[in-house]
Amino acid sequence: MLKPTPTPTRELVNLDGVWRFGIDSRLGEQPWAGPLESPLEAAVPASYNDLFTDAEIRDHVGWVYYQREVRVPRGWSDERILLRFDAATHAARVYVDDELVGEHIGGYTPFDIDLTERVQAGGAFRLTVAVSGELTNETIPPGKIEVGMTGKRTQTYFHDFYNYAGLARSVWLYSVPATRIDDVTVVTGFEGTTGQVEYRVEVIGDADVRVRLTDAAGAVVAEGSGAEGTLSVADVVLWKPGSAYLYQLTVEAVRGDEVLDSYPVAVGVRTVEVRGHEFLINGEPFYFTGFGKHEDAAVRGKGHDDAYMVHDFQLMEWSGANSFRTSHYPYAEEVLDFADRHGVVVIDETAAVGLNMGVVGGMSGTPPFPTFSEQYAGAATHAAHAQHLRELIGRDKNHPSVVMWCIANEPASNEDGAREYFEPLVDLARELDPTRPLTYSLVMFATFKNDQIVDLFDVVSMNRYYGWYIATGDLKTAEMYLQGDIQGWVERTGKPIMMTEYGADTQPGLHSVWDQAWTEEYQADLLEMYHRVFDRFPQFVGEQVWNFADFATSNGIHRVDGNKKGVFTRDRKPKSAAFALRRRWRGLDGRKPGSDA
Ligand code: BDP
Repeated sequence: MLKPTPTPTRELVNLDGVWRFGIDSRLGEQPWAGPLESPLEAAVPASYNDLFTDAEIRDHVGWVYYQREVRVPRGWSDERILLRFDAATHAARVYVDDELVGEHIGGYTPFDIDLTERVQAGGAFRLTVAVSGELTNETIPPGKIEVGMTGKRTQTYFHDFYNYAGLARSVWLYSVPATRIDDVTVVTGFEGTTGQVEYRVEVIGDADVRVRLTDAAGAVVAEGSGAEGTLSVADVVLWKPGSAYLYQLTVEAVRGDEVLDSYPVAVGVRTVEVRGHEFLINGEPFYFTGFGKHEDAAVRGKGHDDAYMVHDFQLMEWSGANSFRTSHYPYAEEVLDFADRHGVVVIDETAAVGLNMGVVGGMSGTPPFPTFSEQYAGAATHAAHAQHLRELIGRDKNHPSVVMWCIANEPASNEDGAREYFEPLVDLARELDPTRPLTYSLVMFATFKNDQIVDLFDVVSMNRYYGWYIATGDLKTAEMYLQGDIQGWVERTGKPIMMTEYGADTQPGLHSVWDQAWTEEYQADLLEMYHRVFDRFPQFVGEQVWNFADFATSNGIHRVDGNKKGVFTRDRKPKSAAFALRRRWRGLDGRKPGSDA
């Protein structure tokens, strides 16, 4: 799915700003049929939950309404007119004036609605969007809605981060020509000093395709024609971690000399491969350093914010991180574009978090009923998961920064039914993208003895909390657990292994001379212990600390003002561990992880 981009043949109007806002319980029937009768206004992009002082809005379970007037540029009379939501979390119904014009389910992938037949160039219309943050056993991620003693509907879910909802990413009105480029897929490779850019273009309407590859200075380095082909790039400059280089593929739909549509795709020439126990980028072993992150900040919730994005990448670079995982959902496309431009490696994760009834059983991991059953993750969940995977790969397939898909976070891969659930999804992902390795993040109680799906995947990604949830405050015991655990996976799989989560909640400013949980010293010591163990295994290909920054969680007795496993606070101040990571990841300790130097 092509991101709306202004080109010589496409125009774009950004609809971000302050919209009228109300929750369904306070609005009349069919609130879209006129101006919203609500005194409230909400910022877009932002999750709505933390904008207001009213707890009923924050915890609202149901539909909320956003509304604004939209003017269509008058030059668009011969164009198709599309509306794009970069995300509506988790479901949306879109109304133009009094009419329902489209719906979408899935909170972290974009969708378009064609308004050409309903709006007029030079005219205006009332745009109303109903958004629901509800999670059920038919959604990804899953959740459960219960009605309590007071009659209030409450949402529970099986992940710890707060279930922010609303229009957290940009909204656009854009024009495209009737005959147009509908999709572009790029796959790159190289041999010696010659790069290859394989492309495939889908066109709507009757047109020929012409492509042109330009280098970073704008010089044409290759040209081609036809809907598919391979371009050769002499003296190719590769896209490398830490050293991004982007070409631009300009795709044109043409009839004779007339250019009907034009669309640019940023192309980084690089390869990704798993060979034996190595993860190779451009044929060279790559060792991931970095974090699991969240889209999370005060007030805006999961609202995309360019300032936070720039600053987060700065802090990652400062700490020596070369990568991150989009835990636990696809991030805004701006983030991937930024990673492409700055040579940061991304593990792109779906929103399938919480497919695990075992977490309800606490540390025993005993599920109250089977995870993979109609009661929880059944046929409807599976269909939603598959659709989400299609939308994710459709959106992100051309990003050089994305080197691996993570299909789920901590699913109950130890339970019966896991294989039947995951095998078709793995097949689907490989069909949609045969080029990138696949992984899933392994929950603690999915062990090398009882996991049922690891052979379907390319990389073993472990989430482990020895020294925190297990052997709390006892790093000696934790080290023995960790050593045995990794050893077990090495012997079982022979695949590359990485740690996609490890860490400790830490209250900034809390210090102790003892091994005391929650102190800054304990967080740093725990990470150091893990690193000592990782360095003993040549099969180890990476470490991503949980988490980059503290983040908001749902109400619960296990968290005080959110999850505090951040190496940075929620407002991005470093805890002591940040300096220790910087020393290790930048090689200031004398040795960079994953290198022989
Ligand atoms: C893991 C989850 C992650 C949590 C983390 C924690 O993958 O989302 O935030 O535990 O407990 O199980 O801090």
